Amino acid sequence: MKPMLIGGEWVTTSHGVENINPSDISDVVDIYAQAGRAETQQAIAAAQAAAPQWALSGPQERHDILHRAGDEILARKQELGELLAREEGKVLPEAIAEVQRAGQIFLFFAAEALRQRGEIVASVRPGVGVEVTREPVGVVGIIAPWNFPIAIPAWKIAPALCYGNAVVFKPAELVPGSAWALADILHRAGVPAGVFNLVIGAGSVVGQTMLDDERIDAITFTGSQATGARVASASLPFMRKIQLEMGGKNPLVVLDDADLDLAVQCAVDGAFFSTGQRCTASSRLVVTQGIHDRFVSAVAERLASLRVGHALDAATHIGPVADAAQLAQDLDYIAIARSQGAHLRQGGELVRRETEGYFLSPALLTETLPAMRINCEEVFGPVASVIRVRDYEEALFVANDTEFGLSAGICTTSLKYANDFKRKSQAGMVMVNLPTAGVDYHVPFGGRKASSHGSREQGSHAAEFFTIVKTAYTAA
Ligand code: UN1
Repeated sequence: MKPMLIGGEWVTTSHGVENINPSDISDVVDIYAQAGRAETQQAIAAAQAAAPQWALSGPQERHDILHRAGDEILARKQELGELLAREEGKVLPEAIAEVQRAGQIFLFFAAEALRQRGEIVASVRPGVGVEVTREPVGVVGIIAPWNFPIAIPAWKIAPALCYGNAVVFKPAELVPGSAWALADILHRAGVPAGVFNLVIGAGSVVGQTMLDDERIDAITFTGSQATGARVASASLPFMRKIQLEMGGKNPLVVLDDADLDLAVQCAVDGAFFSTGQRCTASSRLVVTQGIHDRFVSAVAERLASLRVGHALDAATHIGPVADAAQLAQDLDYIAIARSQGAHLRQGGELVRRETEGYFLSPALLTETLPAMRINCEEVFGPVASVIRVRDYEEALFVANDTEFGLSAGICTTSLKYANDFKRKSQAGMVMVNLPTAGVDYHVPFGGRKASSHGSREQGSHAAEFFTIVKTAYTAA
């Protein structure tokens, strides 16, 4: 059994969490010590005890630790990629790319640790000096989802440590393997005892204990809208700082003047790679009438040529869905869409392979209307729907006509429409002639409306969440 990390010690428990491979449910990746309320509270206490000294540590120490962690992640990307593909189900090249992204994030924040600076401002009162600096928040709780088992933890943990906070990290129960590897790397990289703690277990126990504990000064969360709302309401009584990254119903607009091959590539990548299990996935394909039929045929043809299968099989393009509950949800949404009048143009069927896994062929639904549930609710699977529109104006309206606002894309050769869309899209991230998913690691990430709450993740904008600003006045 792999232990949890509390106060610099590896701790085991009597029972553990099984990590099951969704490509082959007979394959148990490993068993991980399962935290309960008591262990979670110990981790919080350890973080609280370690926070003041870590807050005063210098940039060199933080830089060195983050740099060592980033270097090791990059050096082991093949092996960690295999672990990730095995526990989560994304195909090996995508898993290796995700590990690489995690390593790059650590190196980015290693450098950022050396760039902590403030401002000296002229006071309106002669003889008075004003300094504006950033200080750590204190104890940061990190609650991560299963779909990016190493990159999302990396983009929360690295800035938390970079800016001098102590961390209690709760990974998703489905993917403890990458989380454990990350904890082991950080521990050996020299993070002082208690500054980084790993607790694996159920959201209803570990997550809830974190939410209820006043000693956690800030929580950064990525996951569902419903859980995000619980993080928010549980944090309000303490006036705790929160950062929430929730769902998406991201539109990819395809205009008549688009390069057809490029549009098909953007749609297939954005909607179906990583098995469509990305909050940035292009789940709504909003297509103008002049290109609609050609686009639909070409996407359907591409999907038919993609092989669904075991994530570690080199012939596989699309891995399994993450677990049985997610698969049931995907199938449910396909059925709901059909019952509301959508046409299942391609895929959407269970696929049998030599191993028993959650294999679903990528589903393309056509003739859908914006108000159908399939176009309003996040599915989080290899399912996309096509909405036919008259022209750019209607496409823009439909793209924005959603409670979500994470990412939005447009495929067009028109500078005029591209620029107009960048300005008028109500999304946090806008992509022109690119998939809605797959973002850079050094620039802000986040959405608007029901997709996100709080300040941006990633890049130097992460400082907004992981620090508090101090304004000091001196008359001397
Ligand atoms: C990406 O599209 O590159 O959970 C990243 C998610 C997002 C990350 C997407 N927070 O899918």
